[in-house]
Amino acid sequence: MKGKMIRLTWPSKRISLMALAIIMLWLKTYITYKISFDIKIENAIQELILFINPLAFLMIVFGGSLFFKNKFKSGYILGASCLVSAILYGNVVYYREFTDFLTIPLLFQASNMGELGESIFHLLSPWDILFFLDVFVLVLLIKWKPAFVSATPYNKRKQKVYVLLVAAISFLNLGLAETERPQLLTRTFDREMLVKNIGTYNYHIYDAFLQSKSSAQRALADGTELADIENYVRANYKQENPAMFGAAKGKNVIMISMESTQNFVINETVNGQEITPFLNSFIKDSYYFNHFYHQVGQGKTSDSEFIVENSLYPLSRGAVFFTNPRNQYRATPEILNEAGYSTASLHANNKSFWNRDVMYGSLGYQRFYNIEDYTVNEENSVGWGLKDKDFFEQSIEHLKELEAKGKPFYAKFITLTNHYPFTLDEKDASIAPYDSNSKTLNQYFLTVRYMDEAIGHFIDLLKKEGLYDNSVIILYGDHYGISENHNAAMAQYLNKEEITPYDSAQLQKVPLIIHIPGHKGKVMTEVAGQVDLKPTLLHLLGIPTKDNIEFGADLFSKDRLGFTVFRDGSFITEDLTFTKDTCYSNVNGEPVEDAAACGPYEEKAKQELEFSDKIIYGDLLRFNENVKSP
Ligand code: GP9
Ligand code: MN
Repeated sequence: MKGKMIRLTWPSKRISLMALAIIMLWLKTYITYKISFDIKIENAIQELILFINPLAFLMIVFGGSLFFKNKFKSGYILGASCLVSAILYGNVVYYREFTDFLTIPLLFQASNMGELGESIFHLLSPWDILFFLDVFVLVLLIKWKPAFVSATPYNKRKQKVYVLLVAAISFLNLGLAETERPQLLTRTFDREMLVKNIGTYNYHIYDAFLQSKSSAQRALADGTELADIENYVRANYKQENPAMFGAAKGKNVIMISMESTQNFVINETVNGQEITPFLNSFIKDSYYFNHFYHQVGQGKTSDSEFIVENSLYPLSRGAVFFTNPRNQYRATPEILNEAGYSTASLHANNKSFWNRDVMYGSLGYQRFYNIEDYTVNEENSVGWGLKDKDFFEQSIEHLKELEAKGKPFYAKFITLTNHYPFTLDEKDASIAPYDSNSKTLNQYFLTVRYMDEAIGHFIDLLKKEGLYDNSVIILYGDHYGISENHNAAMAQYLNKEEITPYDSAQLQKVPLIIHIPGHKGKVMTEVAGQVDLKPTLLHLLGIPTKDNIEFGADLFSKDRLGFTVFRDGSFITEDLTFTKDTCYSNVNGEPVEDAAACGPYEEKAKQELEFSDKIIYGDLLRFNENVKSP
């Protein structure tokens, strides 16, 4: 077999263009895995899987050239090489910001692209040209060494051997992957795990398969799937706390989504200066949840909005705001409209960003104050747009408009200045940047501080307008701001030797602050997530949620289960953290002795994510009698 292979790959005593293209791309992919992606390898078998996983795919793609006459062969090989390299490079750029891989739904989010300009620019480097080095080599060879192109074509027998070889490599890859990670394709929400085991290219093919499957799901759904889900939700319902039910009845609700705000900045300093002086004082007379986790997937801010308003999980691929904006939902704004509230979202960005203009209709928002409702000019913008201080100042007029309707209002504010790449005008910076090898982390503290001041100023304005004492104010971080690409700098800041997967999971904590007029401040340490916000808020307003189909539980309930699932299947309980296939103890952050400790929760985590996916892909809430057509 070995001898044959050698004769095949070097048919005319020198390496063929096809074999060269395969080998260069294969090695390039492996080097990219090691340099550009942070794929955790635990043993030699996993390293072997990682090494061989691009090969079968590349052999299939480039094997296509065997069917071409010499005239077209080089064109095909060059074209395929460009395309595959571009896919790899696209993933590299996306990974730099999101520590994640591309999915097909992301490619359909074209309306987001325009805004991303500055962010994308920060993610590119002139050295990236090296990602296409092999393509240049091919071009030069085709031009200067045409002998490479005219290698003797494979006869039938050689073609058969080639096909067998591809099959053998594929089976070896899949077999090894199956032993390392059983049920890989059926039970995995973690893309890193997929790429690690089947390779980045096969992962894209699998993603395309998932795409076609999910598109068909709505048409095939008939509502029978809902019964299981309803039973599950009912069985897990947590009794409301009578002392808190209706505690804020009839009050306005002011909710602020704090862009990229992680919990590690709260009550902390940088260069000896407080990062969030306002929030630190505000939590003293609010309920402050310091074990509250974001649960977003690829839809980032929009996913956090989706979770908070629906108490459902976002999707594992793409953003629900783009994939299923016309579903039937039973979201907080719709429920509050019925309870006599006016509802509005305020965010000074294009209304179509994240497809909000369409999705907000399905969530029930009566009004979306978007960029057209604000005065935005060069003077008052930075980075992604209107500075937070100006945003809040100008928003007061809109709040007055809502107030004038003579009903309580539910107003959601989405801040923007603390967004990657965390740019800020010098005159707006109150503290000095941090000093580490990550410009992103260094700058982050400045924009967090700016946002903190902006919110403080807003609260003053609310007091001045007489709105403060009549409103519940909820602040939450939408998702992480510092991705795992800045682990070295994070470790330096946190005084740790390294950031382990356990630390990364714990860093997904975002602040949740609930201020209720007349209530004293209290630090709440129970493990919670964004899905819990909807039932918590509705109960505070005195609205029952027993019949809703949702996965969160009232944070004030006495019998709640400390348990929170991330979108990739990781989860946190009061004692354990499960991530990257390892069960850690929350006491010391070390893997637990008893490997089965996380087992029961693992099932629950998967179950909830699967149920939530079914609801969204099948648009199942249209079959629920409590969900009315908008
Ligand atoms: C855009 C803002 C930022 O309108 O919400 O979105 P993000 O990039 O954080 O998802
Ligand atoms: Mn965001």
